[in-house]
Amino acid sequence: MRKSTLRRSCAALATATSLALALTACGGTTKKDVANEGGGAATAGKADPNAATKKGLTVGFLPKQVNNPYFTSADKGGEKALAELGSKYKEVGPSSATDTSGQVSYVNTLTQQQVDAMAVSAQDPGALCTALKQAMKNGIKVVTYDSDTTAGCRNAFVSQASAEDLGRTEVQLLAKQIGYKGEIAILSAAQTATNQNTWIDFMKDELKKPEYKNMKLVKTAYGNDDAQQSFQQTQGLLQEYPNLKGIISPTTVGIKAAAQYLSGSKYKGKVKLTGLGTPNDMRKYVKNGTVEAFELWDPAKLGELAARTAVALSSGQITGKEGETFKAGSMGEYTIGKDGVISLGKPTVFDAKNIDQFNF
Ligand code: RAM
Repeated sequence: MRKSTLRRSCAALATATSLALALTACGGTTKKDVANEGGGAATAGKADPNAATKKGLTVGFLPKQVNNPYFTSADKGGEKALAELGSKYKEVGPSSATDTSGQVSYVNTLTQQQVDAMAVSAQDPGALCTALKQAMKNGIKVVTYDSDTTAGCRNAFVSQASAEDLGRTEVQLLAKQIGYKGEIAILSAAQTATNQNTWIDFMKDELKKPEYKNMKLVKTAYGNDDAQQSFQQTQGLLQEYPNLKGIISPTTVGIKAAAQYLSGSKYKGKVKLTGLGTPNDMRKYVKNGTVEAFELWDPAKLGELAARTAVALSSGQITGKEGETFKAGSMGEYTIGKDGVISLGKPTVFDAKNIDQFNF
């Protein structure tokens, strides 16, 4: 049976019977599509860099959270690129960044709908793995973007910047602002978030260097990418640690809520805040002296690269193996790194001098 016929009959089976059962039945037949179960990226076959770019594909975007402006920008970038490439875009996803089981259901829905590829930002690295492997067994290409799962559970990860650079530079930014001295805290997103947890590990490692010997990380709080919870967590941090000198919030939702709290409090300008935010969210707080400098990449470019990677995988131009290269339209050529990671580039630091040059 040809794969396309097989896929169609699997889709029919999936609607006729329980999804899990149908996926297991269909999954077995295309098992060789998924290699390297535990180790590197899940790659199969040989890449043909000169293969024609397929048109008429459907790529499903599944962000951590649909009502988060960061993902709205990212996914719009994906939508635009897919339109340019002659393929179709769709977006599904939970409204809460802690709805892990919701994300799993959305992976299964996309699989059942037989999309050609999906781009997923994982709320939790482990929880999605089985569902993503089922998708791959059904011939669907899986790209993670923004927040990864583990390497064997997807074909490639489109990373916003090196995780190490991001973690270390956030500590460096804050250290300069507080004169390398005092208590600091982290306000993160969900406790399970792969991206934030990786950055936090690098922050902790950076803090071990001798230049930070007078700085102490007193707490990591979790605002779950929810504005109200992040605001309350910031308030709680200052109540618990009245001598706090600075906060790093590596989430666009967290840093905005923390800035909002600080700017209306006696701590404005005294307790320093940095992390990852969008220029449009943070402009007001840079101008009113609450925030000196923070950083981010362009989310729309991240979404665009995720879409272009999905299409390159579906077209057979890449398989996700280290060293393969592909052309990402006007973004230029990208090379796949270790474990199937494709890195967008360097983040930008925003401050009062340059913030007005950016609009996202
Ligand atoms: C939030 C999300 C996202 C992260 C950005 C920086 O919008 O947690 O995953 O990459 O912040």
